[in-house]
Amino acid sequence: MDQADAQARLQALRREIADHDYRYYVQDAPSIPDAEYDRLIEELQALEAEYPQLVTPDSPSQRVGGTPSAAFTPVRHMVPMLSLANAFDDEAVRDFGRRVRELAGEAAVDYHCEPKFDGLAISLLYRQGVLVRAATRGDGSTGEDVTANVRTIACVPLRLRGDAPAVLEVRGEVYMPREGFLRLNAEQAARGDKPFVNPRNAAAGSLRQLDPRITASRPLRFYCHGYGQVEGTLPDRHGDVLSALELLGLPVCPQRRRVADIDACLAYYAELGARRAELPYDIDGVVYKVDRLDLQRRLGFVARAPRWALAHKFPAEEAVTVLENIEVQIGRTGAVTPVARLAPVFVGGVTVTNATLHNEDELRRKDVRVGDSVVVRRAGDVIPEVVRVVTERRPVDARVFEMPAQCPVCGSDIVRLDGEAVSRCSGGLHCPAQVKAGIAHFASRRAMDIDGLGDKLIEQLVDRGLVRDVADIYTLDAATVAGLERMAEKSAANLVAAIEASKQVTLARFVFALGIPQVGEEIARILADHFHSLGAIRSADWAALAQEKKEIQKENTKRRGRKEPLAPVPLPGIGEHIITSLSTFFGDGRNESVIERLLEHGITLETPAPEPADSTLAGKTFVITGTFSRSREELTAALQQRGARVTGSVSRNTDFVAVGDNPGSKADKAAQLGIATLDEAGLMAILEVPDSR
Ligand code: D41
Repeated sequence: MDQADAQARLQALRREIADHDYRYYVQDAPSIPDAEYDRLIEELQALEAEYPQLVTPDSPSQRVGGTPSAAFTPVRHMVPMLSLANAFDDEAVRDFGRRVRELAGEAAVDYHCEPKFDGLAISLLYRQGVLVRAATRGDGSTGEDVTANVRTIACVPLRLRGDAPAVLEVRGEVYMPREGFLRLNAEQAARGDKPFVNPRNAAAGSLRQLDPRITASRPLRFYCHGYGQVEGTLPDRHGDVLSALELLGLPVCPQRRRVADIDACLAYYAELGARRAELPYDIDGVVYKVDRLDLQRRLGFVARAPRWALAHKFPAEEAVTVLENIEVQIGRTGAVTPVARLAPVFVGGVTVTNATLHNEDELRRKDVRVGDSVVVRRAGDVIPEVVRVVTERRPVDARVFEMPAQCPVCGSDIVRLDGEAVSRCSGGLHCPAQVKAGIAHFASRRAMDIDGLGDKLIEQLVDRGLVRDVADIYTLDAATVAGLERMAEKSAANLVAAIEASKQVTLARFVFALGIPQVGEEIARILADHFHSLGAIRSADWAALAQEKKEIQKENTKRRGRKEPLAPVPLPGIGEHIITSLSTFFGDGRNESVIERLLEHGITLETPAPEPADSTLAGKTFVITGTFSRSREELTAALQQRGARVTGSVSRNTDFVAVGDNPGSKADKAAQLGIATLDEAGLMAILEVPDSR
């Protein structure tokens, strides 16, 4: 590259960086991830180092941050708010350690380690212990007055405790805990407002509200990590200063720690990195600071960053890549999910080639087009998602995606019901994609747990017509399975054994495995605990149940007004939508016949005895024979709730045999063995004995 090329590139870089700065600092709407921005800065710095004669006073390298928004009064910081030098690997951290030892002229230097909050830097000014001003960092010298807004943050003290210095400028970070962020976004969505991209943006947007009442409604928090101007005395170590600030009533992060050397800094980094997901707030790295303040003074600063501090960043979990295509995936309930096919990109430790676009509305909201450069995020082990488009990089021929009108797998119409975000393939069980997804769900670990029945195998089984529904799984034999591609005899035998083993299953898992829309693991468990048997679930009167719930809820609304104790609502957590879904599912003859066939193949449902509601019948064994006005399942459940055991056959260990109309041989056996029998009235009397506890 010659000087003219370098000049042109520098100009382009400065423009791009200035654009991003503006979006990031002024509009609070970053258009590229920090890691990508950092790369631009690095390129700029490297090029300027090579061509120092090309450095201009307006270069982003010559200043920190952007211009304050005109709507807030500018505030000059008494002591400038410096920036932090960044390190992205261990080597850079060790270099820092070496430099510090050399410049400080010390053999050993201890450090203070703290999380690097992903929030918004602010400065609080306390005079005589009273909060008089709060300002954003701005460009480091001049920020914006946000006092009215900061006053609304509950954890910021309006008056300090104890003996406060006459003047104290406190520096720290305003942030939004993840939980509050999720709640805020749910509220935004419910109101039809735009959700925030991440907690950092939500915190920035909340703090830069002209109406402090809006700020007050946002779940903001503050931690302090330093100080500016001080008139008064403070301890002589950074860690002790923070402890002193804590005593003054200021929130200080509990994860901070003093360590003896750079190795211990790196260990802290690894430890906090591993615990990152458990923390209630987002952090993007850790910060190391020379602990002794006299050494800090000796080290001083270069440009606008102190030589005694270093931010060690975590690897980026967002990256930019090109979206090459958008395809749709059909789920087991027919839900159509648009999926982005991406140019491979390394994010959060893995190479990502697909990312979800969630649904049509999300895709429209983000205005994602084929050919766009997009920001991809991968958080922990969740499915990667497309966060946003880098609009400045949109090619002229970027193509708008149209939701297909027909299912690409079965050709049935794709329909979207009013008020629903998802579009669905209307093909139902005719759609091989839905059938395959349903079988995969049925076999999955948390459902029937059929080890070895993976997607590839399901694909073959369905395509060859060997399996059309989940009941067909139980018709497979080793010879058939061994005939499939990539199936050794041994794995075929293993699969058949796993299928056989899956026949013993709890009622909750089985209900979950059925893949009833809206019925996840938790709901399946509530249903199993309430009904105790598949028979009771299949024959439940869903309409009556919904009606009953509604009446009790109405009654409870009245009682709440009168401040009276509330009546227990049956099936808590199971709302109208779920009940409708259950009613539709069990009302469909095709589902009923699949369940029948599953039972014929020998599926045996275990119903672990629920925790007895009381123990009046503890240790007593009952057998029920004949018909009663209440169903067998209901009676069993009622007996179990009082601690009784209910078995299927009469023996010497049986305490009572309940004999209804048209009893079978069990009544004769009871008479033979001299076991007490109960008629319906007698059984009801036993069940109504009040709990003596
Ligand atoms: O948690 C943070 N984001 C954080 C930011 C921190 N823990 N310490 C910091 N220390 C400084 C110095 C060393 C310059 C006083 C910082 C920042 N600065 C900082 N925040 C935003 C720009 C600079």
